[in-house]
Amino acid sequence: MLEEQTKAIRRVDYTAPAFWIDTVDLTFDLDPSKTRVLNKMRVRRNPDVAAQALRLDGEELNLARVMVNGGGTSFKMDGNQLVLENLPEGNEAFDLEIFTTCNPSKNTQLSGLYVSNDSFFTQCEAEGFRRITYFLDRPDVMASYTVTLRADAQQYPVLLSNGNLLEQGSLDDGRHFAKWEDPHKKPCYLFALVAGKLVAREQRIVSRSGKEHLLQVFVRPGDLDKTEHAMNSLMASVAWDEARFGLPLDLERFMIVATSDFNMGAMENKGLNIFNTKYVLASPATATDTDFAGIESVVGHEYFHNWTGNRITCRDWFQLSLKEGLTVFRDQEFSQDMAGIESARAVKRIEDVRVLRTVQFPEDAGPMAHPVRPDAYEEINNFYTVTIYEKGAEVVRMMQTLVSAPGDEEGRQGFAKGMKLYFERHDGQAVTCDDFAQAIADANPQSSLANLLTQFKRWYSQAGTPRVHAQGVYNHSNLSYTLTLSQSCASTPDQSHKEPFVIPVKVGLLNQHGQALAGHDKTLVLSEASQSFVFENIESEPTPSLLRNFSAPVNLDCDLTDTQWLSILANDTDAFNRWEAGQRLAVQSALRFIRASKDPQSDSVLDEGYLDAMRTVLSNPELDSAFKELVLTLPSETYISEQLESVDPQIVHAVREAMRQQLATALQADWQTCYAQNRVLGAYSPDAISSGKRALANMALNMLCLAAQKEGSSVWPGKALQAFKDASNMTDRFGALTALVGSGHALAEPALAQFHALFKNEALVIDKWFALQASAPDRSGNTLPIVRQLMQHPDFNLRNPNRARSLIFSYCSANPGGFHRADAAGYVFWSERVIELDAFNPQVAARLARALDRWKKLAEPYRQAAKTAIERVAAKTDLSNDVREVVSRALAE
Ligand code: B3K
Ligand code: ZN
Repeated sequence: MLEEQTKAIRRVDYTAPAFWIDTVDLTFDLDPSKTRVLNKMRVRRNPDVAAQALRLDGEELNLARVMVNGGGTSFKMDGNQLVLENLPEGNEAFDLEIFTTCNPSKNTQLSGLYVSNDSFFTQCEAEGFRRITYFLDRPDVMASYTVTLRADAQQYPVLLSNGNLLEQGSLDDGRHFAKWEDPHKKPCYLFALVAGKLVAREQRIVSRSGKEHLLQVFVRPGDLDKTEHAMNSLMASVAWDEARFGLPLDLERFMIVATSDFNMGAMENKGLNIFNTKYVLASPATATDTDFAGIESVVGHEYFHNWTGNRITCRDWFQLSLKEGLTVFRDQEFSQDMAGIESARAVKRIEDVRVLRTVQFPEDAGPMAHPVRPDAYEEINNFYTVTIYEKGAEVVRMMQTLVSAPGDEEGRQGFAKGMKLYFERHDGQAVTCDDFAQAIADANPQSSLANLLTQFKRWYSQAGTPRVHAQGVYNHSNLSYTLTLSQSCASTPDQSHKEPFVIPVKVGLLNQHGQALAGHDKTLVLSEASQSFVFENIESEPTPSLLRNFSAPVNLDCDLTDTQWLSILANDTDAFNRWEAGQRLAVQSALRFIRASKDPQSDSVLDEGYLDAMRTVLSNPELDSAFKELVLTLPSETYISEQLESVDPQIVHAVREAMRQQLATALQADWQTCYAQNRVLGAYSPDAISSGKRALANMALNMLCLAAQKEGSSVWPGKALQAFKDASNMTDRFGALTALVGSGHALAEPALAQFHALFKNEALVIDKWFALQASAPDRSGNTLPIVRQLMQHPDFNLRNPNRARSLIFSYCSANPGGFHRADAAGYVFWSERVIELDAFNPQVAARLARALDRWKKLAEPYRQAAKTAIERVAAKTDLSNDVREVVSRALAE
């Protein structure tokens, strides 16, 4: 943590490093309170850069010795940097040896080398390697690594690092060693080591080319029975990357290690991925369908980084989306391909878009808005955002769409060609987003992407979510339909003016009976402020189905009538737009109701047309259960709030709760049928069909408990309790518990107690137990006292990021009705926790700090109260860079 105000780092200031580090030979004497690190490097001057001093980054290190070519040398410290001025002249490589110590047991930030549950782990991205040794801690310095680990053999029987094991053996005093060599050059943020008492599930596989590989998933003894799904996901990932992109596993050994103390989901260290246990451990009894899906997608994501990120990495951190946007796109495609059937692909797409619109769109409209390739940052860890990841993935998806050709409608083949060229050009290099876009375009010279490349790249440079307005005019006399699309984009911090984007808009037309008008499906490319597109030979006025499959990350305005939306919902061939039509109708009802200041106690929000349509969806035998569950799920409070100019979170909460209640009551009979029809019996399998059925059955149970609550009946809560007890898997058990807690019925309390007793030794399940209580629908302000009380629970521990997220983040970020209190107590709680967390884990604290990003949109008294809370945090003088950057942006005019 720095006392002085830090300066922003700017993209335009990038310069190549003055030195290259070709090889790194590290020796660790692992000890929790004093680990000794000997770092021997081969260093040479970069001939392209004028001679200057070597400045090495370091943080919280004790420096013992520096030697050049085996002899002593002069050096000085400049802040955190070790500066070497008297180095050998000329372009010859020289040896640089640095000996330091550090204290892993005191490393509460979980960045660098740290201890968790008596084992050692590392996390180096983005700038953690400097907390292990002095180094050129920047991604464009790629070196070959050899690593020797020495530690007590009893306490740390397993010693792992990147690459291949060269040798291992015993040493004096009960210690032993292992020596690893990584055959691939890498930036230091991909370095990793692990030491501890671990056991592994192993699998040997043979790749298409006939090479043998060893896959290993390391966990704590006792957790081995929860690693099958992770291993299956890893094998599927290896096969998928080879089949879809021709990218094979380039290592003899690929390891995944799970730790319960981790700041994020997982980390793609070369050959030695380190994972949060949440994304490794699963058994039917302890993990839900959502957990199973999360593991598949994160295992895939980290594995796919092996090429997109590791083989080709980022020149500088401004290019983060080069690896993250592309790898998210790849994991999304992987999950879709794994889901198999068309309807399940659509479900995955809808889920991804829902995240984009409820989290990324608000980010793009708030104080932390930044382009997919940012121009400046104070703390890079604050830029691992939904914009870099999810919007970045949409940018890659648009590239695929824009290289489509006849016979390759989605653009998959064109995109795969582009990927091939990207690797031909840049394998082993640290490059920029421009290099990537250029390769995709060059491989598809006839494509719209190639024609509009410079303009397309505005997606990388301009922040903010574009708004597209669509207006259709039908001409009876010449049977033409003219669709006029216009675009605009609101200003964002530091960017007041925006140039037009290149926006692929997939469209289709429906006739008055809802049937598709054949031959009119196309991808319109909007590249000017306004453009008209004419459809000929249209017999009668059509209903346009626009932005199919969410072909671009934009807000779409189109003035369709409720009847037209209902027709799309009932008939469109595009599953995404069917779902979207239902969401539009629900949002419109909510907004009309809120704007008219109606009272949800006395008026109903949803009209009969909508309720009938929902009934029809529920009983439609041709629709999959997973899709029905998505259609019947109302837009979130956050999403509704984003559509309002000024937000009273309590009104939004009350209105949405009233909508839920209405859906529960009006469709009661349908929910009963649904519940009966969708219960899955027999052995658990996380496949798309059965998980979809469970999702719908659990939603039905939830709705039935809600309806019962209104009637004062205990029949369905009683059934829910029975379902909770009888459940043969966590999805159903937790679904039943959620239904009980959601209805506020008295049976919820004993069920919660029983759940805790059953799973008291399963940390990930106890996380769910905390999260459920913190995110339960607020009833007259009851959530905050519950959360405060839960903080006193013996199982609560703020230092464990998963636990902090399960209680604190669930309350502050996933429970708007409970958090935004008129008495400001939720905001006071938030400021206390941000400050408390910041003292030992700035990265996690800065995430929590973002919960009040949208304070300017709040109505009074919330707005002023939120501002006061942010000012309270900002007034602290010893804040980390991480939190300081977030709160000062939030308060900026
Ligand atoms: N690359 C890591 C994220 C590192 C975050 C550092 N604060 C995980 C991932 O995106 O795969
Ligand atoms: Zn990633």
